[in-house]
Amino acid sequence: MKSVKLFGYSTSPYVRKTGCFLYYKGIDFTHVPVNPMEPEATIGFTEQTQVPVLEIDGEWRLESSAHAHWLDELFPEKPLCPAQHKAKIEEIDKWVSDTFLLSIFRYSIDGEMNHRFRQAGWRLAAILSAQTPLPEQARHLWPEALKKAPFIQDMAKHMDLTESYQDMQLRIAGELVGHIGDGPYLGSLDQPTMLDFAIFPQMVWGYMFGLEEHLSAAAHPVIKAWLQRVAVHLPDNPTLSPDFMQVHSIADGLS
Ligand SMILES: N[C@@H](CCC(=O)N[C@@H](CS)C(=O)NCC(=O)O)C(=O)O
Repeated sequence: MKSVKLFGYSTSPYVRKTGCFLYYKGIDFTHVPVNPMEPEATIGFTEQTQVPVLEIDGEWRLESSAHAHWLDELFPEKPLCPAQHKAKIEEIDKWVSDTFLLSIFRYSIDGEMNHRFRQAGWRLAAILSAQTPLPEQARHLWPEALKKAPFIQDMAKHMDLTESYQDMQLRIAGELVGHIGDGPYLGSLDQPTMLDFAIFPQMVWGYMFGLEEHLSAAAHPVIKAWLQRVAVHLPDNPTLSPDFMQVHSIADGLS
């Protein structure tokens, strides 16, 4: 049996994405939590700081979308990118990476430092700290740290900051509905792929781990029905965040 390790913190959407690839394929793996303040302690062997890092039998690779293709090579069962749909999947995956996943960081770039942002920042720090304890002072300052993080600042270069936050959210929800199309899965495909598992954990994680009171994505009937279809392919908590920090279940959010 191959030894599979996923290094990363569960507050990263990219780490949750690779985690869902592994869960969907039913691959036995070890999640190694990475402390974002001391990444060298766990991923020092990569001589860089980006997560997720996927290691299989001693070989490691970066980039969550590349992980899907690598996993398909080594574990062909339940393909994340079935050959007959490769072109379509790659086209939509570009939207997932360049638009959907990027948008998660928009508020940290030019959103107001208000009560809600502070609460969210502190909650992120608490979830991180549950797996890799952070100093108390760092937890207090996490909302400020988020706004200053260099990798988040870099993302701003690839965003249209002239579009308002609300317009961006509405546009992306509309584009997602367009990509679900007639379903059942993204790209109107008849089986779930890397596209579904890149988006699903991001939509449910905030609700599951106490960052939002309601599963807001479920307010749209097409998105809710798609979430229900994808959920059956994953465990109850497919996010890598610890169960003891969980506030709501996916089932509750989708009931
Ligand atoms: N394109 C990469 C993006 C990964 C990424 O941006 N990871 C962030 C966490 S959300 C990170 O590791 N930031 C710290 C750093 O780059 O030093 C992927 O898909 O894996």
